[in-house]
Amino acid sequence: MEKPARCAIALGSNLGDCSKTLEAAIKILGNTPGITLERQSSWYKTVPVGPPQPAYLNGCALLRVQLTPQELLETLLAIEAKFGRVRRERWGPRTLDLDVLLFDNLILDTPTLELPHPRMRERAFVLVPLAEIAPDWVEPISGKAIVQLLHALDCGGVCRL
Ligand code: PH2
Ligand code: MG
Ligand code: MG
Repeated sequence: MEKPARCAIALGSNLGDCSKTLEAAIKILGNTPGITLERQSSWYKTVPVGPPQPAYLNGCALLRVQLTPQELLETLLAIEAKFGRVRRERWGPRTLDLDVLLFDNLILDTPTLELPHPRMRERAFVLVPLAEIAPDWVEPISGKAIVQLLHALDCGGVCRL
């Protein structure tokens, strides 16, 4: 078997019992064949970015995966669907959002998956939790470490629970 890939994901929720949903999603991820949960961040209450909607709970996790990026994406979408995720407006409210942020140092641009996540560099709700668990990971597009990227952002809307 090939060496597992190191992967960072973002978790978010702003509908229903958010902390229960996120904890349950973490548990499912850890029990999924081909995925080992290595680290998880604290949860953060965050000001919504996009259309007016409830505050989010956000966090990040580091995984080792014996899956291709596409297989990982499909696994995350299936977990979102389990929690009743319905896709309506872009950036609208959701019971559960699981996004692949980084997959080793892979740069990928396909119709279904872009790596690194194209908006992670400007989102404090992603970089604050990610910096807690992977501060030195170099984002391959910018060539900057997560902590460096974070220093350029206003983190006022991100509050650790
Ligand atoms: N996700 C979005 C849109 N806006 N805002 C916050 N605070 N947290 C999110 O996870 C989030 C968002 C689309 O993925
Ligand atoms: Mg998202
Ligand atoms: Mg998503």
